[in-house]
Amino acid sequence: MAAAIIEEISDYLQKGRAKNVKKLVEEALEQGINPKEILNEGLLAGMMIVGEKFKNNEVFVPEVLVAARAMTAGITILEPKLIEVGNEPVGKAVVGTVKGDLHDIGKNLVVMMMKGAGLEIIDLGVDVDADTFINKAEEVGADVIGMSALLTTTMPNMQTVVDALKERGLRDKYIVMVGGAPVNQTFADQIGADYYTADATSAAETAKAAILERKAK
Ligand code: B1M
Repeated sequence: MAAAIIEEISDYLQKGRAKNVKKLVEEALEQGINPKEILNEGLLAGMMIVGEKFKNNEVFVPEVLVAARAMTAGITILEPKLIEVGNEPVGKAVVGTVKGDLHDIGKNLVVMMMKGAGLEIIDLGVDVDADTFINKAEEVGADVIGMSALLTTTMPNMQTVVDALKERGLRDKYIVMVGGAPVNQTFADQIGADYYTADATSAAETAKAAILERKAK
């Protein structure tokens, strides 16, 4: 039963049918299926297939956009189940997708999971330039600067932020975290980021641990 409804969620997501996705996610939760399973095996699996088809020119931007909307509809239903906000604020993070990049689904998941881990999040949105990341971090007294990139052409803009932090003498003040489909540990090391994580849950766990470690020093 679980497998059938999860597969339906993935199918409707691929077709960009937001209302059906929303309804099925609600039904899956009512059936007691684990929200993480719905996210990973249903929504994310469906989006991976869309991504492959996009790469192979089997679908185009409009189809991907409606799939993204369906994904967001599903995530909105899952959000309260996926996060259990702790009472103690752990610290603050400014999070955004880097300049030139408009992909926000992964970034939104990171924001959601970090909130769930007890961090106060300032969501800077998409297409965020280095000054905005840094000025906002300074203004709110952030512990973490979190950057997401989905395009190989925008990944270098993560380096721009790290370089701007260095120029302003602020590099060591912040825990710099990077992620997104084309980003990896080697790239993170190359640009001098503190942490790379592959998914939103580990981003949240890593941010929390890194902040607590700093505060303990
Ligand atoms: Co775009 N797109 N897209 N797209 N798109 C990709 C990224 C692409 C790989 C598709 C493909 O060819 N297979 C390709 C990039 C190729 C490359 O760079 N080598 C691509 C392209 C080319 C483009 C355009 C250039 C297409 C065009 O216009 N011709 C254009 C660029 C626009 C721009 O940004 N300037 C474009 C546009 C779009 C849409 C607007 C249509 C839409 C985005 C809608 C939106 O985000 N609101 C879109 C989508 C949906 C995708 C795919 C299909 C799915 C991305 C996604 O949401 N995945 C994508 C294919 C793919 O990635 N396989 C593709 C689900 C999401 C949960 O995963 O974001 O990876 P992800 O996040 C993960 C982890 O990476 C991690 O956590 C999440 C999971 O837990 N993570 C972090 C993310 N950020 C993190 C930060 C962290 C830690 C972990 O620390 C701070």
